[in-house]
Parts: sequence; structure tokens; C-alpha cells
Amino acid sequence: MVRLPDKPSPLPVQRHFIDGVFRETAERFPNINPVNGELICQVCEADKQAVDAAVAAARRALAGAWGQAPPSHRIAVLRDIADRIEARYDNFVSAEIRDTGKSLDQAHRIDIPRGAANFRVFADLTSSHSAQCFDSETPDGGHALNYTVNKPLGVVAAISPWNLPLLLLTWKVAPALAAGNAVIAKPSEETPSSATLLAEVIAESALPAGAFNLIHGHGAEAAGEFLASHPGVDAITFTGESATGSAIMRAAADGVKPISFELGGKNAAVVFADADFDRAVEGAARSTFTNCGQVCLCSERIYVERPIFRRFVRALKEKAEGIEIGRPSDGAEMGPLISRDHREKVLALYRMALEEGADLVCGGGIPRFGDDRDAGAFIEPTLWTGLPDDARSVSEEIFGPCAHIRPFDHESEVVDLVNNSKYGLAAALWTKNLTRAHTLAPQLDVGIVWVNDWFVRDLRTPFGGVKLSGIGREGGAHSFAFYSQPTNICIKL
Ligand code: NAD
Ligand code: 6OD
Repeated sequence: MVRLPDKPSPLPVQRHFIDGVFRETAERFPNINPVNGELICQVCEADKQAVDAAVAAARRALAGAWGQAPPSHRIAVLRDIADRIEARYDNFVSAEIRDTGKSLDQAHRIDIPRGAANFRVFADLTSSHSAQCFDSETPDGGHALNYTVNKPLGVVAAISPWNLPLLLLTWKVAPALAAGNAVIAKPSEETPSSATLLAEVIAESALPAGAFNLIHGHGAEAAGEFLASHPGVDAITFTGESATGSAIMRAAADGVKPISFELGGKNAAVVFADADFDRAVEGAARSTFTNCGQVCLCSERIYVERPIFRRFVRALKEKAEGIEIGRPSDGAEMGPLISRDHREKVLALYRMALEEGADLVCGGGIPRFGDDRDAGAFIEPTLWTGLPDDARSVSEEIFGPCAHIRPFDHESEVVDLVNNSKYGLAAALWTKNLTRAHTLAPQLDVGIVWVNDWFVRDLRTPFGGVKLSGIGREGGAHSFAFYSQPTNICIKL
């Protein structure tokens, strides 16, 4: 087992990366370790001048070397960045774990490999990215050749959340660069460290100065808002809460800027009586508790066909109670929530579930350790049954390790239950009946359906949500469609 120090040697102040240079600003905010509440380091808060400088640097890069770079050069640079992330793999794992408290296993298996894969996959896709061409008949009986030229959007602001920090930031930065844009990245104020490491890696690469800029800071009335409303930003790609998406949409409205939004969810898992029972229980445990329930794709509503309902609830309870909660450095399966503030929000919804009439199956509180972890943001994995379908705790995204389990009797009933949500990100179906799976999956009002699995990713597939879960799709050609704009050229022959 790899053991990581909980108390790293003090990191320097984390700085912005603007125009190829690390820069400080006077105002600072603390970066806190959610395992024990200790200060990790101070982080510079970007003011308006820093955002202006980043936008100006990005525009210069587009007017200069980066704007002239042919696809072969962009591909080489992206592959080099992927290699450099892998060369500093352990640094990235440590940084991600310190900021989030997430499990070592998850950082190793998911977060950091995906950080590198995002660059490599979009480098590969750049080489096969093609344009359209039509031989068109003209009114005079002749022909015209129509073809498209894909151009970058310009300066792209990439604003990302704290739950999968490197994965979600690079999911935006890599395709935006692949399509030839200049990027200004703003990671969550909760998780600045892996973004700072990414800037270090990029500083050593052949990416021209200004093509990638990093600004740290808060969101509303701060760096995030300054960036989203900046007239020099041409497009915004954002992952985070639906309410923040609305605020950013308003900020983007004046400039009529393209936006791509990956937002919140209240995802359902549906377990039919014919499912492989053990796999379904294991899968539902994973989709509920991974990353302490802090994945936008996590299942917070589980619908189980009545004949297996009681057995399923007992089995999932056993899984939940068997989860080892603790320090990532000790190899614990589940770490803390991201912060004490977020724990307050999750606990308020735990309380609300009880007020709304839930039967508590397990959890519901805060684990006690008798050591420094009691100053962290740990919480118990929690399951409920018995809530009415219109309960707020069944409708609102909680973003914690919890789910409500409800029985159902008919296929049409469960389709209505799944679709009875203001969100529409993902769903998981568990059944051995593939005809049923093929029939039901398209009826669900969501962007992604997994059958007999969860969070299996092919980066070429469309990723995104409907309703309050987002606007647009990213992934493969869908990312290129967002991060570039086609110009049609019509030649009369
Ligand atoms: P958040 O919306 O609070 O913050 C996300 C980012 O937006 C941060 O960088 C923040 O500083 C910035 N921000 C906040 N207010 C802003 C404003 N007014 N203008 C500009 N920027 C602003 O989200 P979070 O709490 O960091 O992340 C959790 C949320 O993200 C959950 O709702 C989760 O479902 C969602 N999420 C969705 C996906 C997806 O793919 N659909 C993926 C991960 C997380
Ligand atoms: O896997 C991805 O590409 C992706 N965007 C995952 C989002 C997870 C949400 O927390």
C-alpha cells in the first residue's frame, strides 16, 4: 500500500499562471484538508486585474504562435502534456488527496489516469477530426463545392468544481486546446492544487505562453464571475451546480456567448427482480457511495422491483455499514466530504429526510474517531426508505453518500418515477432482460443510461444532461463541435 504523509512539507503559496509565468496577487485564501481541518497552504485570489491579464495573454497567444500552430503541433503538445502528468503521477495523487480527502484507490484508478487520458484522447481525435464537404447543384445547372473549415472559438473560460478536480478540469482544457483555443481555467477554490500542478507541467511543455492560463479564486462576485462576464472571453464551459449555471448563463447573456454546462443531478438506479442480485447490490453501492457520494452521476434514488425489495435493502445496508471510513493515507475506502460547510448542507438534508417521514435504514450522522479526524468533514453513508415521491430529500440533489430506496411494481411506473425529476443527468438499469433494457433506456429523460454497470466511460461518447442537468454534450466529436466553429466556404465551379 502506498502511504502518503497527512502533513506534507509546507507548500508555497499557490499562484496563478498567466502568460507562461506564475504570478501572485495580494489577497489570499486558505486551502483546508477535509481529513482533519488543517491548513494545507494559502492560495492567491485573482482580482479583476489578474483576470484582465489572463484574457490579454490568451488573446496574444491566439494572435501569435498558438493561433498559427498546425494540428500536428497541437497533437504533439497535448501528448507531451499527458506524458508529463504521468511522470508526476504521485505528485498529482498526493495533491488531489490532500485537497479532497478522497480515497487513494480512487485517485489512482480514476482521477489522475483520466487527467492524462483526457489529453491523450483529444490529441488522438484531433488527427481524425474531419470537416464536411458537399457537391451542390446550382440553379444555373452547374455545381458548387461547399466545405467547412473548423476554427477555434477564441478565448475559452473553463470553470470547474471540486469533486473530481483534475479529471473535470482537463475534460475541458484538453479538447479546448485540441481545437486551437486559448484557455483560462478556474478550478474550484476548494481544490486548487492539481490545477497548479497542471500549470507546472504545462509550463515545462512546448505550449506557447498564454495558450493556457490558470486563475485561482472564488466564484460569485469574485474570480469566477469576473471571468464569466469578461467581454474578452468568447465561450464558457462550466461544470458545477445548476444554480451556478443559471448565474453564469446570465453573465454570458450580454455577450451572447456559447456555453456548455454539465450541472447537477438526482440520478436513479433501477433494479429489476431478474437482475444479477449480487452485481446489482455491488453496483448500487458503488453508484451511491463512490467519492463519498460526490460524483454528479451518483444514484441518490434507488427503485427496486417489489419481490426483491426487502432483500435488496438488507444487502445494501450491509454494504453501507461495511464501508471503511477514514484517512486516504491509511487506504480507507471512503474519506470525508469536501468541507465542513458542505457537511452542514448534507446534514440539513439528512435531517429533512427524517422530518419528511423517512425510515432510517442506516447511517444518518457523523462518525467519531477520537483523533484529529474529528476536526474533518466525515459523514456516515446513509440509506432511507418510506419517503413520499414529492419529498424534498427525494427531489433535491444532496451530493453526499446517501440514497432513498423505494419499491416499484411495473415498468411504466418506474419510468415515470425516474422521469419525475427536474434533473436529467444519468440512470443505471439492472436487469438480465436486454429487451427490457433496450426498450426502457431511451424512455428515460437523461443524457446517459448505464445497463448493468455504472460510470463506465468511453471518452468518444456524448456526455451531458437534460433539464437542470445541463446544456450541450462534451466528449469526442461533441467536444470538437462545441470548442470550434465551422465556417462554410462555397465555391462556384
Ligand atoms: P459550484 O457551482 O459551487 O462551483 C463550481 C465552480 O463554479 C467553482 O469553480 C466556483 O468557484 C465557480 N463559481 C461559483 N459561482 C460562480 C459564479 N457566480 N460565476 C462564475 N463561477 C462561479 O459547484 P461545486 O459545489 O464546486 O460542485 C458540485 C456541483 O457540481 C454539484 O451540483 C454536482 O452535481 C455538479 N457537478 C456536475 C457534473 C456534471 O458533469 N454534470 C460534474 C461534477 C459536478
Ligand atoms: O467522466 C467524465 O467525463 C465526466 N465528465 C464525469 C463527471 C462526473 C461528475 O462528477
